[in-house]
Amino acid sequence: TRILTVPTQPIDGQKPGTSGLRKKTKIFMGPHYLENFTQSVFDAIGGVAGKTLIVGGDGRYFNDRAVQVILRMAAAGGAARVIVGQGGLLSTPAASNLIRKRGADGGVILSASHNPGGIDEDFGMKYNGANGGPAPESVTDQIYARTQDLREYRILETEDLDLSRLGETRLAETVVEIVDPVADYAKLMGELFDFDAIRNLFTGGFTMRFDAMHAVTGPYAKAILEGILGAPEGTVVNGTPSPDFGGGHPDPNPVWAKALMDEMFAKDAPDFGAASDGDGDRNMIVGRGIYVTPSDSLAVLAANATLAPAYAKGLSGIARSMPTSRAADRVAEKLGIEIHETPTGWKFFGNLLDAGRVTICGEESAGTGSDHVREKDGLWAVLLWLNILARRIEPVSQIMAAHWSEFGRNYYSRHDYEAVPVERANALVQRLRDITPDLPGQQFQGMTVASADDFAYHDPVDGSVSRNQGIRISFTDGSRVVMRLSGTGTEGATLRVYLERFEPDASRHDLPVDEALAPVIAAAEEIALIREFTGRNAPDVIT
Ligand code: VG1
Ligand code: CO
Repeated sequence: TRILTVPTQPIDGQKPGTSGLRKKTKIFMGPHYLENFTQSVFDAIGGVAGKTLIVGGDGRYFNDRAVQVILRMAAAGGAARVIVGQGGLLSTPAASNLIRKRGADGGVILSASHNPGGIDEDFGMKYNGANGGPAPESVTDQIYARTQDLREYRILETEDLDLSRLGETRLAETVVEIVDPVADYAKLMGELFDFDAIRNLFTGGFTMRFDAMHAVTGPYAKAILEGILGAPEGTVVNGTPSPDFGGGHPDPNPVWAKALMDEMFAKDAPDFGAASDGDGDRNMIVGRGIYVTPSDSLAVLAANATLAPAYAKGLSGIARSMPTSRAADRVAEKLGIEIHETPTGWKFFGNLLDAGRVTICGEESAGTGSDHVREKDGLWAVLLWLNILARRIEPVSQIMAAHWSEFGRNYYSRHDYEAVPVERANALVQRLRDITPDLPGQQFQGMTVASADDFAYHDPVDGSVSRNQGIRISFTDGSRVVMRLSGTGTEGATLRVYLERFEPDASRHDLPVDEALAPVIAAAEEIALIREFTGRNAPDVIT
């Protein structure tokens, strides 16, 4: 083996988005692409010499090749130790846990999350720091800057490692340790939740379906739900990770997890249904005959968290991303704890979690998590729900009805317009920015705008400011419209329109969501001229 120094040129567009760098797989497979970005990450963190890194991914196409390259580059950089999930697999929350548990300096996670996988689909890579969380903007800015002046990278010339064999081996001076991707994570879950109560729930005949969507949570869910907790075999479906996720979108929402939705709304539906995404950080929760929106799930988990041992002493605070509904705010208010509104993306929760200001966080995009790791955590949310169900012994529908009657219901939906030509999407947003200052006081669909701005986040912990995080328009009746462009897509622009309406009256908590939101949807169109700008008559995806 010897270390090669390979001359290279900066490659355009290696700018990390909401969650790392995401591109078409073929772009990542192009000459020097992965190597350039990896070297830029290593350089931006001051090199990897003597450091310990965690490496793993969600098993999508090219995951195995990319892990080998990263290992060789880490060895060339003189890393002391690299801990890799067996087969190159690690869910995002499991990677976060390993970084923390093993005191690593950071980790590289290979995933494009809920985006489809395969040679013609998407691939991604992100760097997490020593706290286990996604690198903050200050670091991703440095990574991007480095991609723009990179002239060479270093890589060890050697054969591929056999990633299927547990244990330690060496690449030059670097110890490579291959670990069971599930073991430490399963142990952590056992420390947080009342596994005995959940086991009793299953023994009592409680039925559940977990759709792993052919993605990374399959092995985790099988080991924990069917193994440790005794749920019957077959509880977990689509449980074997496949490089193209069975040809589907591993995105746990009513559109892409339609099979699960159909089952949960059929006669003889199981008591409880859940799904997770490509890299295991998202979750979808469905009761028999009732879909729980992620925003509501965050609120219910926060309101009931003390039923789980890890949270029995109460929460220090709650954080939600700005577009997430304000259902959680009502819970925080009642509990008398802090509530924080952050920009979209888990990296913005890191400081609040590290500072102990918040215990639970969530995003409307099916992400929920707590201070046990520094990523959102799909199975964690499912297990917290199970813990609550094991203690309350009530159907999900009853828990939701009781929650809404206590706190009021925030009707909520997100409309996505995908693969819109970039210039059109930018023009829409630019026009919105221009008219925002004039919106307060104006009426749309009988609702009066109370406030409107382009969200800027002032991090209360480190004082950093993140601007232009999305247009928010609040109405005097508690309704709200938020619009922003996605930072995870790989084709054109995706416009996300987030719609919310508060309903305090319990006799009006059973309306179809689109009906309850009709005036808000119409107001969004009236204000933003979505049809005109996108050329679309309707959203591509409604969640
Ligand atoms: C989306 C979601 C955001 C989430 C991000 C990463 O970002 O809206 O809430 O944090 O994906 O999730 P955007 O910029 O496309 O709206 V995952 O599961 O991809 O790590
Ligand atoms: Co994800």
